Amino acid sequence: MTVRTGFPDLDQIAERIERVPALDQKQLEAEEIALLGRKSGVLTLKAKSLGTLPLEQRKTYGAKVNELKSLADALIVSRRKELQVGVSAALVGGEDLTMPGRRRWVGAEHPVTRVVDEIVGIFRELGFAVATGPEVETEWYNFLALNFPADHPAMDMHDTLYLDAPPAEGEPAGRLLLRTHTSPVQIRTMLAAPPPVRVVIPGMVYRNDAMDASHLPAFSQIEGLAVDEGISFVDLKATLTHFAHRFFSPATKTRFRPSFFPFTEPSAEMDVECQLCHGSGCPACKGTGWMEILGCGMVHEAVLENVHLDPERYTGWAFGMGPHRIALLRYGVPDIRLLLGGDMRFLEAVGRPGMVGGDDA
Ligand code: 2NL
Repeated sequence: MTVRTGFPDLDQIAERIERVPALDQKQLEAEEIALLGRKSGVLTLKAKSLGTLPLEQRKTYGAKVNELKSLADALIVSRRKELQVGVSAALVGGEDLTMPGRRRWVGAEHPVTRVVDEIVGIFRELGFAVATGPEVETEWYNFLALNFPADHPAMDMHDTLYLDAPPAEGEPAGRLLLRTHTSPVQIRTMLAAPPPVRVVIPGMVYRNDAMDASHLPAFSQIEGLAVDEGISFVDLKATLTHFAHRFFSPATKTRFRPSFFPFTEPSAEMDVECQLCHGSGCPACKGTGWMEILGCGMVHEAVLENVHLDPERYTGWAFGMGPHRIALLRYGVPDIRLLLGGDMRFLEAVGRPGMVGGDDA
C-alpha cells in the first residue's frame, strides 16, 4: 500500500503512517503523539496551517490531511488491539511474560554429610571398601557375636530400642532391635567372605537416649575393620594417624589412650589436638587441649571365633567414630541439636558454599 496524496510533504507523513502496523507498544504510543498529538502532532500542525494556504489548495490539501488523520487513527487503534491480544494470548498459554524471574536457590551440603563423605573418601584411598547393612538387627549380630556378655547393661531396655516382633526365619533366635552401632555389618562382612577384609561402614544407629546438647537417639557412626594374616597394632596406629592428618591437617598432633570395649583387646581411644585452641586449652576441650575422636583396638579373639576365623592365623584391627560428634568438634558447634534443625543460616555458615539447587531457577 502506498498512499499518494499529490503533496510531497503529505506523502512523507503517509509513509510513516504505513509503518504503524509494525510498531511495538512503546513505539506506537510515541508515534500516536508524534502524528496526532494535540499540540505538536505533525497532522495536527498541518490542519492548523490550512488557513495560510490559497483557497483552491485549501480544499484538496485539507481533504488529504483529514484522510491521513483517519488512516493514522484507524491503524493506531487496530495495532493497539493486536498488541493487547498478543499479551493475553501469552497469559492464556500459561506463560506470564510479565512475571519476574525466580532467584537461584543456593544451598549448602549438610556438615554431617560432608564429614561422612570425607572420612569414607580417605579410607577408600587406602583400599578400604564401603559396606552397608540393615538398621533392624538381631541380638546376636548387634551384641552376642561382638562378645558382649548376655547380661551386659547395653542390652538393657533402658539403653537399646527393641522391636515388638520376632526375627525372620533363618535368623538367629533372640529379640529384634534397632542397631546400636554399625558393628553388625562388620560381622556380616566377615561371615560373607574370607580375609583379607578392609571395609568402612557408615550408617545410622539408635540408642534409648533422651536428646540433649550432646546426645541424639538417632545418630551416625562410621566403623572400619581390617582383618588379614600378620595385621598388628602398628597397622592400627599408622592408619589412624594418617587418617587424622588427612582429615584435620598434616601437623595435627595425635595420642592414644588405653580403653575398654568388649569386642577389642587391647582397646584404645584416639585424641587429636583441639581444633579450636590447637592445644592451649579452651572451653571446647575442657582445658585439656585434646579432643577424643574415636575408639579402636585389635579385634577380640572371641569375635574372630564367632565368625569362624582362626585367631592363630588371622588378626585384625577396628575403629568406630561418630560423624555427628566429629562435625561438632570440627566446626565448633556448641549443641548437637543444631545439626538437625535445618536452619539455613547455620548450614550456610558451616557448609560448603556454592552448590546450586533447583533447575527452575
Ligand atoms: C566408639 C568405639 C569401636 C569397634 C568400634 C569393632 C567391630 C568389630 C570387631 C571389633 Cl566387628 N571392633 N568395632 C572397635 C573399637 C571401637 O567404636 O567409641 N565408637 C563411637
